[in-house]
Formats: sequence, structure tokens, C-alpha cells
Amino acid sequence: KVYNVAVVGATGAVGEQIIKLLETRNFPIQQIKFLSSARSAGKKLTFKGQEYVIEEATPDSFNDVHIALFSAGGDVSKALAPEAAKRGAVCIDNTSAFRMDPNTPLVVPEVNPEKIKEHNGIIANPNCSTIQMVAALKPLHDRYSIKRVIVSTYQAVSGAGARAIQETLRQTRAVLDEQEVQPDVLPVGGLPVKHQIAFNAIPQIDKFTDNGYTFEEMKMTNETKKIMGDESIEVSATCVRIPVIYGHSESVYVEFNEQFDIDEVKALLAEAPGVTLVDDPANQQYPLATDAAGKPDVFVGRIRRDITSEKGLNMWIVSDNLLKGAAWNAVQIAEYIVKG
Ligand code: 11C
Repeated sequence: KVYNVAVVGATGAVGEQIIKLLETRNFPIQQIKFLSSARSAGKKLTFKGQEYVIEEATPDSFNDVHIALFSAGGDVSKALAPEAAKRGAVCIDNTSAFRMDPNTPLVVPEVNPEKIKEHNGIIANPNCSTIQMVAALKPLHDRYSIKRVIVSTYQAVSGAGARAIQETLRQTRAVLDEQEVQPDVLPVGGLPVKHQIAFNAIPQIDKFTDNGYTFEEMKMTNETKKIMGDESIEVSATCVRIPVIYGHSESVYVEFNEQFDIDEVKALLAEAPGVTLVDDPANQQYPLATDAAGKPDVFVGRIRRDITSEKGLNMWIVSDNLLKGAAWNAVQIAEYIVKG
């Protein structure tokens, strides 16, 4: 069988990666269309050697579409994913619009692939920092039962989109040239205060909620429970933006309910689907964003028992936020749909 596919948000940082993956994975496409907001409509792009004009997305754009991949922001998804679903498309949505909706599965194929079949026209793709963490937590939770997680992230600017990448490069040049830095995008578009990202670390990703955590941090808490299918797992996150372009890194402390064996932890992670173990401190080998960039896997290393807690484990988890954190996870879900 071949499919009519729509990519919504074709010009964005994630949309670009989705298109590349559909090409290289040889996704079984009958027809493909590229959609965007009115702002980017009319731009051209090449797919498998053929030129396409990007069209403005409207409800009727989804007539006859079988699979629609959305990454054009929450408002576009809220307005158009239900319209696409009504017309028979299965939507894979990269935004946070439907993630916590009880009728929408939130899927990481290595963790809860069985949920894909339960969709009502929309399947949500989790937040990038959550995806890479749960891919590593899943085999450990199955074996030792996780009580709580304390995570600090070191997140790449590409998570905030193409404009944040440009801003980081521009600011870095300005600092090196001893010019004045004029922050314009980060930490959050739409908020009045901006901070320098070049040669800095900004402890704010997304807006603040009323409990003192940011939305990005609360996504890690809430999405982890939903994906792992276990409301008892507690997650406390501090999310930090650093001037890396591709690849989120995370320092993760996990406390188990059961006793664990450190060699067995490493063996479980070495065998886990989509996870690559890079854990050889004697040879200074551990996951690095520069190594993870461009690769589909989640890399885990620096694995050690916590010196303050017998049932505590520390590890370092790195993955390309635009790939496993977004485009690759979405295309994986699409491939599951195709496989039936
Ligand atoms: C970031 N994690 O790095 C965010 C980007 O909920 O899909 C993804 C936001 C989301 O800024």
C-alpha cells in the first residue's frame, strides 16, 4: 500500500528533518504535499528530485490525505489536526496541543508502541527532552521500578527553532568581534525580556507556570507519567538552554523502589532499542552532543551508583533533539502505522 502524506510546517527546523527522513527511509508515498502558514506559502522545496510549491494549510488541504505530520506550532495543530482527522487522516502532531488529552496517545515507539492503535485520528509526539529520557528509563523501570527522577537539562538552541539558531550564531560572532549583543529571540518568543545565549546558560525554557517550574519542566513531569503509563513516577526537572546548536544533554538522577545491580543496568541499556551505551570513563568515552547530532539514537553514559543513596543512579543522556526528539520519533510512528 502507498500513502498520501502531508507535511505541515515544511519550512521549520523539524519539518525539514521530517522531509529528509521521508526521503531517506523511502516511505511508501503515493502523493505528498507540503503545507505551511500563509507566511511561508509559495516557497519551493525539492523532494526526491522533484520541485514542490508549499501551499497554505486549510481544512480542505487534508481531503484524501492518509498521514499528516504536523510541526507548525500549537495553534496550527489545534485548528487543523481535528479537521484533518475528520477527513480521515491520521495526524502525528509534534506540538504540545494534544499531548495531555486523555483521548490522544502520546507515543515513543520504544516505550509504548501499543498505544498507536488506540488513536482517534491524532497521535501526539512528546517533547524532545522527555523522549530521550524515557527511552533510557523504560528498561530500568521495567526491572527495578522507578520511584523518582531528578533531571537537569542542557538543551540545544535548535529546540527553539531556526531563528534561535541564527540568533546564537549572530551573538557568538558579535562577542568574538567585541560588538554589542542584542538578544531578540531567547529565552521565549513573545515575552518582553530577552537574554544573551552566546557564552551563557539560561535557566528558562518556555514560560513559567504558577508552581515556579517552567512549562518545559512540567512537560517532563507530566509526559513521562503518561508515556510510561505510571502516574507514580515523580519527575522534578530544571531545564536550561545552552549555546549548543544540535543535541540535548541531560544529567539524570533516578531513584528506584528496588535494589539494582550496576552491571545489569549497563547491560539493560546496551540492549534497549534505540539506545546506544557510550560508557567507558577509563578512555574518556561518554555521550557528547557533537557525536549525537545527525544520529537517530539516544546515547547514555556516565552510569554510576549515587554516593548519597543506595537505590540512586546517575547517568548522562544525549540525543539529537530534532531527530529522536522530534522528526525521527514522528516518522517512526508513521512507519508503525504503515506496518499495521
Ligand atoms: C525546546 N523542548 O527545546 C523544546 C522544544 O513542546 O514540542 C519543543 C517544544 C515542544 O525548546
